[in-house]
Amino acid sequence: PKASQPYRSAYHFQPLKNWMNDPNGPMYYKGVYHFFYQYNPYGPLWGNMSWGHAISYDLVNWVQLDVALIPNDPYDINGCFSGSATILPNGEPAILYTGVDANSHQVQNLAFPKNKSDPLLNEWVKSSVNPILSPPDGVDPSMYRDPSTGWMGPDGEWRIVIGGQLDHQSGSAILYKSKDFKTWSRSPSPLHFSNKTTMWECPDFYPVVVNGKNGLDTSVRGKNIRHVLKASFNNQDCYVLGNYDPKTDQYHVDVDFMDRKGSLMYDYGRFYASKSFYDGGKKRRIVWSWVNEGDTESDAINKGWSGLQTIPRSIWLSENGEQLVQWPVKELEKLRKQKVQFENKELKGRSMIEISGITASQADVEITFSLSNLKHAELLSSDQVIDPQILCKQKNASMNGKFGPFGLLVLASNDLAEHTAVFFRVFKTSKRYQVLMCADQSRSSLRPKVDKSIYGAFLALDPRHANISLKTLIDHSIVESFGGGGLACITARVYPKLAVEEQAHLYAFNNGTQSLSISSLSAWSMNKARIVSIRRRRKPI
Ligand code: DQQ
Repeated sequence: PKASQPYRSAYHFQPLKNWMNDPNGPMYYKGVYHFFYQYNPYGPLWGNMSWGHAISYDLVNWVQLDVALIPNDPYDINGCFSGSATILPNGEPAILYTGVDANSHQVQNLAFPKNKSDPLLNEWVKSSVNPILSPPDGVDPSMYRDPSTGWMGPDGEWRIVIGGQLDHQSGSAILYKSKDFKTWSRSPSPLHFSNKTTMWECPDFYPVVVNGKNGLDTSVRGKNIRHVLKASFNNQDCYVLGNYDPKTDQYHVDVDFMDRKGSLMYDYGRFYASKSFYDGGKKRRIVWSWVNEGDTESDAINKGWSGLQTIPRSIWLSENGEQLVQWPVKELEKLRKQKVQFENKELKGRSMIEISGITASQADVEITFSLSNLKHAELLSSDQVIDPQILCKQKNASMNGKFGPFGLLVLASNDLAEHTAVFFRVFKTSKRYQVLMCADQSRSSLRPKVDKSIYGAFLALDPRHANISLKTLIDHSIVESFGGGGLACITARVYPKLAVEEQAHLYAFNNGTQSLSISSLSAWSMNKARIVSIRRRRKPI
């Protein structure tokens, strides 16, 4: 790997080197957070799929342990693919994961800790009954993977879903039941499927409470509970909300995947194969996600690594019950150091303010804008369904509007030749107001051959009654943004040539004609998280 590493993150989780993709089997066990991940122990590109393993007491600082699962048995010799952890009634954690066997068929396998009284769970033993499931008829053996965390029904039986493609066309969450977590039988119908999507990877299914931010463990039943089904396809993590009857295993969704308006997404940027878990210590549900690279394979080889994880996020149902809300775990605030702050500052049309005094390449920024005279907002015709990403592309950060674009310019070079813009625009339709949130990377780097996408989402808030807030976590090559308190999230990866380390600047900007006010701004330099590696087993892996 290169000695200079301008793109390595300081407080996002990444292994010391090599390739990482999906989060696997996150759990909270005996006071310790466990995090596993798809890992190539031998290089910076995808391959040799193994389960890397790290532990933490605070979700911020991590100790990397031995690789937990390696592909060295006939039922996983071509890869230990993604899977989940479930804590069984006797307190023992079980891992269910996909193995790619010697025939390149995807099968499901079980593993248990060698010593369950060791809170670090350093060694994992694959079950002698593996594989516990093989591809059923009608399911392509190369499209059958990623078992979910289990939940128990009122009949005392476990359920899981496995991602698959049914009859060559429908994305599906194939449902299984088991009395002992070892012997599983397929339910006559899947938990849910859609013929508008391809294969579902990494399905996640869990309850959320109506009117509250607390999380729930997977098996919780009762009133005021709704269920989320997340599926990964098309490079995006989409979800539906619905009512689940644990007696019949019927799941009725409010609005299905890929309806007229598209799908609800956890994050409208670079974010895939996420997985959530219930943190019984702090009674919250936390979601992790893989954020892949937007540079090239030869860049990965140069850097010696590839792939990041998002900051773990708390996730809950919004007040109106129509979507989920996410926010970085509170513990991250421990890393905040110098702070700059101001309140009630006018941000005139076509102006910008530099936010100086912090490390702009490694920062946490929270800004709130207040708007008045909204009747002057630009008109958006309401009769057409508009894709927010297309709207952000048509009206990028340099296109003047009325209310907006306004927001942050992050990782900006001295002369602004490089900058990533995270911003809003407010539109008026015949019936209401619409707030658009964009992350525009089109000018993020002078380097060719790095991704410069423009992402977009609508923010479900009414700007007549609520200020528009933005939180952005900037960490060298990752920019994670949360609009409206987490109503819309957009994660971007950027690779500036000039705006690196101390050369990076941060601005609040307004490229609209209407003046507005920054009702508050707080920005902090962030400390580096401690991520260290301990190898306890001496035998080579
Ligand atoms: N990554 C894993 C699969 C999963 C995919 C392989 C999603 O199990 O479907 O590394 O990114």
